[in-house]
Amino acid sequence: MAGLTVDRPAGAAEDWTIPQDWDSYSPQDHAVWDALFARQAALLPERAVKEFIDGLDILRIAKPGIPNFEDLSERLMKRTGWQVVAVPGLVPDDVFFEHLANRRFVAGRFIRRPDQLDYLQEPDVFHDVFGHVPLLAHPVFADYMQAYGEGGLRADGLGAIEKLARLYWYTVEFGLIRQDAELKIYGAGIVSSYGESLFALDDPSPNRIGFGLKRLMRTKYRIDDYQQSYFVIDSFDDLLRQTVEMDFAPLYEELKQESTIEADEIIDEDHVFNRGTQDYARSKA
Ligand code: HBI
Ligand code: FE
Repeated sequence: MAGLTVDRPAGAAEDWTIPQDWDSYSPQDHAVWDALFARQAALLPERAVKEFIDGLDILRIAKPGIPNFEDLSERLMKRTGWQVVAVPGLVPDDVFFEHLANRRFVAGRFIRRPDQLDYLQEPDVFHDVFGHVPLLAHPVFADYMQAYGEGGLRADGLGAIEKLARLYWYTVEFGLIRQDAELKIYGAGIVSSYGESLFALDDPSPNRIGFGLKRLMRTKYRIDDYQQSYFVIDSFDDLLRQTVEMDFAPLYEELKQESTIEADEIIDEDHVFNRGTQDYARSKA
């Protein structure tokens, strides 16, 4: 997120990576991970896309304690050629894209405090590793993430990062998918959140709308609370097909003529799965 990053800390390399320093986690740190893990593990088999659950298994993420990035990277590398590297927090957009384009996922090394199990502004190791890494074991999703990084590097030169970031937000972070005729979650922001794992599928408040690339790049999002709209893909193959090459220069040009869509808005062309009541969002306004 542009503007949210700090200066590169003295201990960080040129590419912003730092050692994970796994030995320095305290017993309390590992206990926080285990508590978060136990809560999500009870909730997700029914709710998350199958490939996410498979990824947890393939990468042995159920082992107690915060995963060691070297072990994770070794398993991931064999599967899909990805690695997990540690960073201090949010990194600048160009650094983020460069890592993804080279099949390196940047993860925060710190973990939230025991009194922050439900809400955190900055991505910590639980969000980044539990939320994002399992799907990187899936070949199609792994390619999608690399393509996103490559698309980001191009978008940077075209002044189009805001548009592309909306794609990331409504897929990688908060995406829903149709599987076996049911809606399931796959977005990392949802699967790593107890409250949103329930809300995104069960609550009558948010809209649930079929994925449309141009539609979604016009849509604002909120970073401070549950989403007001979720977008539903048919499959990871379909997502990758619709975003092939992430070469969106002509689309960015077209988007200049189009209005912005509010986070809770439904438009005529939408394929609406659920028209949300927006009661939740209204209750917080
Ligand atoms: N840095 N560590 C980290 N994690 C992110 O998810 C991240 C980032 N920097 C920029 C960014 N995301 C996004 O704003 C880009 O997709 C635009
Ligand atoms: Fe994330």
